[in-house]
Amino acid sequence: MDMPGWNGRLLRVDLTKGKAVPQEYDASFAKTFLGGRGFAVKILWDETKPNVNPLSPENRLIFAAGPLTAFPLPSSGKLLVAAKSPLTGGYGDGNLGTHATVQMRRAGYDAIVTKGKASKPTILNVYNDRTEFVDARDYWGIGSFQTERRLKKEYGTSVGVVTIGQAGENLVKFANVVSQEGRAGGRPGMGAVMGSKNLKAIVFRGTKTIPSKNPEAMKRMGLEAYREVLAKPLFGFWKRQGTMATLEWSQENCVLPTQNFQEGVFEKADEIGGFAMEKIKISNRGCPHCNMTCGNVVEDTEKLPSELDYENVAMLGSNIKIGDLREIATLNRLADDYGIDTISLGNVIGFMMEASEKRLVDYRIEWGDFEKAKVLAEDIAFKRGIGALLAEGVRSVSEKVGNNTVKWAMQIKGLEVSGYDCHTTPGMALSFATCSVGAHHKDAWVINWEVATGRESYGEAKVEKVIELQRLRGGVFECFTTCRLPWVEIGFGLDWYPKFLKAATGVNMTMNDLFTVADRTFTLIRAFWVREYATVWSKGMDSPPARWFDEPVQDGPFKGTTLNREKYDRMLQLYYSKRGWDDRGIPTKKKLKKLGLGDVALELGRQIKLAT
Ligand code: PTT
Ligand code: SF4
Repeated sequence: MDMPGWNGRLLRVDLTKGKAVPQEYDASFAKTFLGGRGFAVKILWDETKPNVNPLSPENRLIFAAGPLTAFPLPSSGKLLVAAKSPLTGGYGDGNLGTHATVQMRRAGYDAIVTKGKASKPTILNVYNDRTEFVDARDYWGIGSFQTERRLKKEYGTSVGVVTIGQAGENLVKFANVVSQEGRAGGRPGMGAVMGSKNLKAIVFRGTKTIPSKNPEAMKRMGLEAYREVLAKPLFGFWKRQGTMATLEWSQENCVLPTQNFQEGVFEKADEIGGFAMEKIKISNRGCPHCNMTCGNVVEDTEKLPSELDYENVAMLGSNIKIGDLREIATLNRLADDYGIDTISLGNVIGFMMEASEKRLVDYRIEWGDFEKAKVLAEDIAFKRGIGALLAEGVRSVSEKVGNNTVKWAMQIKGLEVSGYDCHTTPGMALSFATCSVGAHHKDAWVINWEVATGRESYGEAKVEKVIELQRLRGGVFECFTTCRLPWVEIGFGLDWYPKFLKAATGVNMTMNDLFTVADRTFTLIRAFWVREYATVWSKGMDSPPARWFDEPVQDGPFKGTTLNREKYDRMLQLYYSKRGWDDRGIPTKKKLKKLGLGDVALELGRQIKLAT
């Protein structure tokens, strides 16, 4: 494909056969799906049969970039990793900052699509057009940090590496993929899918120039854009605290998940917030091509470095009532090394602490017990004892424990809720419930807007805001596969992105055109979910945990508050109609056709009756 910006090539990897073959794709695919998440869901829809076992060789594991990724533009060093999720049974993906994405693009590929299963632990080594499958038996069983260090020793420090830790090898359902000893992505078990393929790591090296339509304009705009980032008034504070500043904000606004989402305030919030973190911070780390690096490195209880973000601290801190930042940092470091998602980890440990307190399980662990939480993290990674049960995710655990615990198993569609309590924020609850991968804040972090404009409303403006954010965050940024934080956190202008696209590819797309790509991607993801759950699909799939409706918060100024189920249901119906979906939340034929997904309508229609 002669279209700059995109390399126009994927690498098709069959691990069963030990073969890797480049494949060209055409301009229409590029313009229709853009990159990253768009490419991933289209490939998954076309190539995985419904009901395929996510941990079988037939599942695809995709690493994808977009047309702006890896150019010298602000925060362009991100990589999307996607597969059918073993945790949720639906579409799964995650996003991590890594030199691997830069090296992959320089090697001449926009994505790597893997299938099959290697006969023994394997490392895929991609160096420009050369690919080799390396015996990794020596690496199996070691953590993600050591794996990357050893690979860099062997292949050179400039290589980009994505790897799994022991959790991915052991098929923990919420294992993720790790890079650079502290960047991790793929919450819904992308690490387990990698492990199921016996793929320990991928090493990328590339020396090619990524083609661009107008290299001069790219250079000039890149410089201007980096300068704009530096000049933003919020830049300095962001560099100091990064996402950690959210902790104080969540506490002030009573949405900090506390005691397994029973409360929205934590008595020790001051001890684990951004200012407390600054006192023990030793350095900043970040993703490639970023000049607002936000990885806060602190020393943990064992004097080892650990990189903290808000979600890690909320879920491994207040949610399980640990009020010591160094202890939280230790749990976080272990999670990164084992390759376990910190959000799900804090969620299943919180569930266990509550179940223990209520004497619903034989295992004993008290709120705030750091030593036992540490043991649990290890038991989960190695699937030992009670860890084997917890490694299945909180939905599965609650089904096994019974006793109506499903009401406070904090998950939606099988993915554990991330770090915001929603007793008082219906818009954020809707955002979690309709997110493309399960209960994640990544598509629509509407909560700050909601708190500022009136949290009590269940009205139309809120529904529209959720959709707008899903288009921008879940659509534009995930398809471009660049970091959204310059825009979200310091107000870097969105109007840059169509200009970047034009200079990189020569393609003119307005923000509205990009929204159409976002809607197409989002709707195809919804079709994927419906295809997988066809026989049991209902609007109940988009329902937040019962706790937020039935159990009022007991602490803070919102004492006594819950979500209102009837109002939530009306809000959800309004959301569906604005999306062009029927009252079960299934895209109509008309909507699918309008988005150019007529073939999807035909196939989905064979499994479930679609509204016209
Ligand atoms: C993301 C989720 C988040 S969202 C966090 S902290 W956050 C947790 N981070 C984890 C971690 O660390 N280690 C670990 N073992 N598990 C973790 N699970 C959690 O995963 C991350 C930043 C952050 S920090 C955020 S919001 C933004 N996310 C982006 C995104 O999703 N898309 C995008 N285009 N840009 C983004 N920029 C920001 O990146 P998932 P990272 Mg992450 C260590 O994985 O599955 O997407 O879930 O990638 O490189 O670490 O950067 O307060
Ligand atoms: Fe990575 Fe933070 Fe920079 Fe985004 S802002 S690219 S998450 S370092």
